[in-house]
Amino acid sequence: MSRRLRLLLAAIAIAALLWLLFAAAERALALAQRFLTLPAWLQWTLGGALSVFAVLGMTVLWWLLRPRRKRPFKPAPDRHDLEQRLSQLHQRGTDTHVLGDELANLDRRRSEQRIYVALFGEISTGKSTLIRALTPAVTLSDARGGTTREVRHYDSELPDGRPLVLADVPGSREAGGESHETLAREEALRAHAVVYLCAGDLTRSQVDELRWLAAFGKPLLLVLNKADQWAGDELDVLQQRLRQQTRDIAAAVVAVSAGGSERFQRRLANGDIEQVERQRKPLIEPLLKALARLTAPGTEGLEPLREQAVLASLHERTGALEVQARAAEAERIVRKYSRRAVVGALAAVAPGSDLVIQGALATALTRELAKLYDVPVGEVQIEDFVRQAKLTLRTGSSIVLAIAGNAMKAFPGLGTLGGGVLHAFAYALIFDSLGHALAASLAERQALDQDDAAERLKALLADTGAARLRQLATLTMDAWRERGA
Ligand SMILES: Nc1nc2c(ncn2[C@@H]2O[C@H](COP(=O)(O)OP(=O)(O)OP(=O)(O)O)[C@@H](O)[C@H]2O)c(=O)[nH]1
Ligand SMILES: [Mg+2]
Repeated sequence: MSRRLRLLLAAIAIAALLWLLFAAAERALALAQRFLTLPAWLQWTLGGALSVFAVLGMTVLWWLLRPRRKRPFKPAPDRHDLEQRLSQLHQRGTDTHVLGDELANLDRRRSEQRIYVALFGEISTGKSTLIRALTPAVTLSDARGGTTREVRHYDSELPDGRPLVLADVPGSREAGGESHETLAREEALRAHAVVYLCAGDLTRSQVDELRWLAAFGKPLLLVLNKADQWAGDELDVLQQRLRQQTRDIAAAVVAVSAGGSERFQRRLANGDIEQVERQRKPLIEPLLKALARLTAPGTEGLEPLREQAVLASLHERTGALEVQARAAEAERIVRKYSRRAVVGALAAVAPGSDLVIQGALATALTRELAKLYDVPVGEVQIEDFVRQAKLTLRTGSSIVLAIAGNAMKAFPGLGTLGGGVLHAFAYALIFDSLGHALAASLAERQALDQDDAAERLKALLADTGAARLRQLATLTMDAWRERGA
């Protein structure tokens, strides 16, 4: 189009716009004049309705244009606190060396000043093939086909020559491959950035996996591999969909062809058919560019996020170990008091004297479990709790004795021990139930919730699983034997 014609069109467009503006202004003035001639009540009604519309319109506009709040990353603990928690766990006999190694690895990589990128994604999306395409100078015998079962590192280079370490990890969603998946996830968190591979539309679990990584603040690239399998326009549509699905998660979505091998048949001049296998040519330029952009801040810029992700993960893993350690300690405490209750019942001389002993034991058990779960409880609260537990037990005592009686039949050894054993066994059952109910309630509620603990106690008293009864029978018999010894 010539310059003159363009100028003429622009002038016409401006004139049309001006005409429209004048027309609108004229109409508005005419409306305003008519509005002023209306009776007052109608002016107020119309004015009110217009204001409501204006407020509604502004609200909708604000809702559409409001700045999106970024989801906060998972909390990372203070390094010193974490080390203290680990050393406490270690003192209590928990094996924490894996977590200690993770901290050491965190420091080692920081001092290395190399950028780590992990290739992550479901099985057979082409991670190992892509590693091969990204590190052509290295012979990767282990990255040649087959399923990856462990984490491997490969030295590579960014397009600008900066050193890069690529991590090949096992694929996720392999049937029975949970332990490999854990390895992969941990390595992804250790990396400065993650290249997430897919080979088509994202499934729910893939989106969840991406969200999981993003929750740790991990810089992410979504790479659609095997782009050779799609026609041009299909690929565009697919990429568009992937961009929408990962809008606030991935820094970029790119399509590549990592390579891999392709098989086809070839007809020879003599009519024979030959099977041919050849390596597909890798096309990974868009990924290289996106990687260069993502890693532009360098190790200095990327390290704080990496450190936060590793510490956040260590916080979760330490938390899980603490829960386990507490549960084991609670088990030990419950067993100790169940045993003491049995011994107390067997030693009772006068009728009813055992109740005094058991009351004191229940109080001590409650105090010890509350301390284990860091739940502050006063003496009055404990007394109250024990009183209520006794009430629950009184109403259920016939059930307890009936269970004990049945157990005696099921474990003939018990019956031969004589009179007081039924009572002693009933106490084992009571203390075991009380202790477990209290421990579970304290762990979940972080408070001494009488009603919740009472509900759990009732349920446990009625739990007559053979393994549990056998364990309590053994405890009772041992106590009886030791008393006799
Ligand atoms: N068509 C096509 N096939 C590819 C491409 N890249 C890889 N493949 C094929 O995809 C299959 C899986 O490739 P791998 O590299 O082993 O996949 P992986 O993600 O490492 O698999 P796991 O280690 O089991 O998780 C192989 O048969 C490759 O030849 C590609 O760009 N196009
Ligand atoms: Mg692999």
